[in-house]
Amino acid sequence: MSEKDMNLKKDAKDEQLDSFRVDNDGQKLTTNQGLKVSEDEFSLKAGERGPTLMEDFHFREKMTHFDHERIPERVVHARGFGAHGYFEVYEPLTELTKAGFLQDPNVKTPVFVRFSTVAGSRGSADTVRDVRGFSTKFYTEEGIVDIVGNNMPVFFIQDAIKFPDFIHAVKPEPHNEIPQAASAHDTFWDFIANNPETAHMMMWHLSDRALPRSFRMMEGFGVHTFRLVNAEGKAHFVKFHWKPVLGVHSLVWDETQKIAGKDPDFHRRDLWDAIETGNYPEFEFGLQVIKEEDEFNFDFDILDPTKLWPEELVPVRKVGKMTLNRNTDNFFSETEQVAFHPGHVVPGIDFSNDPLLQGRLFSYTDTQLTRLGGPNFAEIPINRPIAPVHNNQRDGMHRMTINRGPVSYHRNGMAGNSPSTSTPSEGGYEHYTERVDGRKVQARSESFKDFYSQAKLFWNSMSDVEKKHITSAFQFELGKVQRKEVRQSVVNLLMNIDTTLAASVALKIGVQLPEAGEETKNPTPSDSPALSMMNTIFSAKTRKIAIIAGEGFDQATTEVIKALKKAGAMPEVVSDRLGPISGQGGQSIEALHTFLTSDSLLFDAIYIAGGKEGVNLIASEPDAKDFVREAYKHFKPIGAVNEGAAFLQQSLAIEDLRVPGIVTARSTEELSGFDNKFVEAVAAHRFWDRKM
Ligand code: HDD
Repeated sequence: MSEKDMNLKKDAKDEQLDSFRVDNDGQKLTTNQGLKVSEDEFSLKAGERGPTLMEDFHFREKMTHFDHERIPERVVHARGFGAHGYFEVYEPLTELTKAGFLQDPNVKTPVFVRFSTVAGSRGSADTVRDVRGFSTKFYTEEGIVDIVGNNMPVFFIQDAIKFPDFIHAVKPEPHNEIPQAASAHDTFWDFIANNPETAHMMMWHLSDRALPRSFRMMEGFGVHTFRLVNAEGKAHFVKFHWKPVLGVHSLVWDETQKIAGKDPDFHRRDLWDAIETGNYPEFEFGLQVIKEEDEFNFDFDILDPTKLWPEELVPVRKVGKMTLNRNTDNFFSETEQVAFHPGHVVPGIDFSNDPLLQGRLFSYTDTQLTRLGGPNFAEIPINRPIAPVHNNQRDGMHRMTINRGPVSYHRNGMAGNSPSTSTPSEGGYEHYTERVDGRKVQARSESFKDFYSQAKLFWNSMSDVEKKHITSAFQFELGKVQRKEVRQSVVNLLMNIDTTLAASVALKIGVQLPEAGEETKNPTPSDSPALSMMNTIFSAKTRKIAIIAGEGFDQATTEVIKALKKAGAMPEVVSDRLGPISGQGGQSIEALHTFLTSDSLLFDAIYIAGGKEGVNLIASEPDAKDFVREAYKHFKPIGAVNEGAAFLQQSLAIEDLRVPGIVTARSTEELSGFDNKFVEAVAAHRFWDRKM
């Protein structure tokens, strides 16, 4: 069977969903009672100009359903987008865990993934500065496993009891519900300043990681320390990672703000299109493993969710791969109704005492009771396990299952005590028998009190460009904070991380630079190259290239398009009008966009075709020059040949086109190596040393 056929073959989850799918094609319209409807445009009235009659049951039913179409959005992570796929483990992980789906490389476990932003409402823009959620539901034969993570490896707080406070601070302010999907406001920064355990995550949040180019180009982290337990009962501490095969990439801040207006669905469209065009997003599954006996051998507490395990100290072992290969049939039924829970585990996966994780174990079922309207949400098709479900839970709102027989209690004699429990060797879940001793206390552990060393580690690990972006992110965010005392407190806090950073920020936001910060611990190691996005994977694959061409474009264009496609890039033609346009040699390309319907913000690179006639048409478009200038301003690769190069020069108003990331050809000689050079530039993504 070919790889394609394998992918097309329905997995167990897909088959299960089949029994719920409904197609209306060629069907008769009916009421919910199955009655065929003869009229769906006019309600029943007493006389043509008379009042509507209550007995119009179809009107009543249709309107009632409509009136109740909305459910509460998620209290956090309201805006999200999901897709189906599968997971394969590379080799049996028997030495670490007895989890069945991590044993056999020939098993494809169906998955559903939902990516999200945190703070914004369901209708907010995709490209805001925010943490991204990265939730994966594995439909394993032993039951559901959920990894409910983020695209950043640490969190703002250490104890779940502070979660409502933190979320109240970051969400729009309650008196006027402003600002939407933004952390650049007083209450967020007041929380940061008064809760210094946020320092490390604050650095991540202000970094380019908060501006992903695509959901396909983000890392995912389980954040907490979990346990894997093998068949002998031996446990290891682990952290879960998702590593995108395309590398980790970001947008630039100016771009994200403008995209939020031009295409608020930028990330969901990107994911949808990638799957529709067969560019299936792939993420390798990674594990960091620490032996139980090494628990105290680090200069941070491995239970503290504001700390990462530097990859240079604890390497990430890649143990499997997830491929997303199927879009949803219905957003509401699948993406909106999916319910994740970090407590959904199978034998071989267990928890740690991380107090943030412990609190999450309560919250996720609880929130679904309001959001999905009762305790039977596990019966909603997207949430059903593929493993059989038998227990004595009964009734409640929207019960689907018809449980037969008089017995709904354990222990019973009447049904031979079934459904019966399973021993661990039969697959029954057994909690890890960790020994716990201690007094009941409400306090922060001493080992959780180092707030700054890993914030410094993160800062030290950034390249100059990344540092520049973080600095201007602070200048922007704090620049929006109205209360001077809040701005001052954040700069005081920054002094504990890096003086240069604190000074650059203080300068722009009208506050004093304190003489010194607190005495704080330095990290070991002092930096971690794995944290810089400069050390990620770069390629031209799936990068979107705007081919700017008008009627009468030159021959070279067809070759450039071919070369880009060969490298896996996605060239799309932008012209003065939609539809087919012809080149000098009679070749035809289809324009999918005009300067009105698109913008270079929505592309990774641009190419300007030559050909006098075509370039004249493009040049007469009022928005064409801005299109080119924005690409230049955002450090993107720009290719241009012959008259196209002249138009580029005109648009940028610069004398010399020998600028990083600009590839031009104005002679037959230059044209010969052009395609390769341009593809190389596309694969490099951005040219940060371009002078503005
Ligand atoms: Fe949470 C949703 C991730 C801490 C309470 N969380 C939610 C989602 C993600 C995360 C990805 C969206 C799930 C989806 O797509 O449906 N949350 C995290 C991470 C955390 C974290 C990585 C820290 C490491 N969360 C956290 C705490 C609490 C919650 C400490 C409360 C004690 N989170 C929730 C919630 C949500 C949620 C209120 C809202 C919707 C939902 O659960 O299903 O229960």
